[in-house]
Amino acid sequence: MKEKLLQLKEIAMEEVKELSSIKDIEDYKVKILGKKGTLTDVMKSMKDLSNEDRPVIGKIANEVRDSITLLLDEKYSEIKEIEKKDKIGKEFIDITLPGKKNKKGGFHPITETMYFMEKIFSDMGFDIADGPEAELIYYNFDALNIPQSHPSRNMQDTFYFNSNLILRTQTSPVQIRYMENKKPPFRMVCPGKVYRSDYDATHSPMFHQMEGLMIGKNISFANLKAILMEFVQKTFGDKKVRFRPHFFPFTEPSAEMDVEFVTDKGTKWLEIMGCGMVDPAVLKEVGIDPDEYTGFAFGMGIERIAMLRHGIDDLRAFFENDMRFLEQFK
Ligand code: 2NL
Repeated sequence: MKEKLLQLKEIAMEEVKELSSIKDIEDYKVKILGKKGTLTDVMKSMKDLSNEDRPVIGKIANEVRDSITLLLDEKYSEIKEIEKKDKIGKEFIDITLPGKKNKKGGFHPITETMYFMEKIFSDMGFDIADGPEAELIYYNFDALNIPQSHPSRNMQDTFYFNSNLILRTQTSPVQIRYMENKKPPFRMVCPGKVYRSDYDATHSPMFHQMEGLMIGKNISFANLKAILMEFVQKTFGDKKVRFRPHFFPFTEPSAEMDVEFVTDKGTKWLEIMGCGMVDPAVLKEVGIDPDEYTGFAFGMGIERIAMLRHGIDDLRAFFENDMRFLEQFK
């Protein structure tokens, strides 16, 4: 039996040398050391040995198994090393390939125009304020001196949640809340989303407005003109402007401001905003004494300013989110 074991070891030594892949090693391990392996067979027959021989042969059998296992482990590392070198040899990195581009985003043209306008007013010392889009009827209409019978209060024009709550139709309620909480003098603008039940090439049910307000002692229409002309100059460059008399329930006197643009067929006056001196009734409502303080207010559509700045003629382009449109503003 001892001879058989040593012979088995001898043969294994030779055969392991010939193995050339990981699979060969695994198969060989099974052939010798597996359940039906040749060494396992020998070890199984040890039960027939005498009590004296069994421990001697057993020791040899263990030594044979250990040396074969060690041999196989060494061969395994050797093959792994060869395979690794082989793989590294074949692999290569083409450093001339162009890198992956990072996709750059950009602001939506409405957001960009809004920030642009905010900067102009904040550079002139205006505070920037915001407020709720779901607003009380009181702040959206009543406090602004808008009569009960005014058509804009109609269910066809305004989104109602209930008899007290609507989606604001203008940003003026932010200005009412601001005046309730601050003592004059102050100057502020309030950009934000507003909602009206309307949809075509020039109207969207949600759009953006920026309103402004400046209240103090002896604030006059001349101050309104100076501030708004500075805004026009910064936004559209040196342009002629004109003020046409108008009517708003919350300002008196009121006006619309036009800017003269050059077109292919001469020049054209385009309306850019509404404005006026804050009506004394509005000041009184928020607890500001109209005999002590006066002020002006204005309101404009951000979409309209963005369309004029970028030469866009259909307002719906802003809300369709077509990447071919948006990517032009990166
Ligand atoms: C327009 C006209 C305007 C105002 C908005 C205002 C706000 C308060 C008091 C007085 Cl709290 N006025 N806002 C004034 C004049 C015109 O907007 O055509 N907007 C697109």
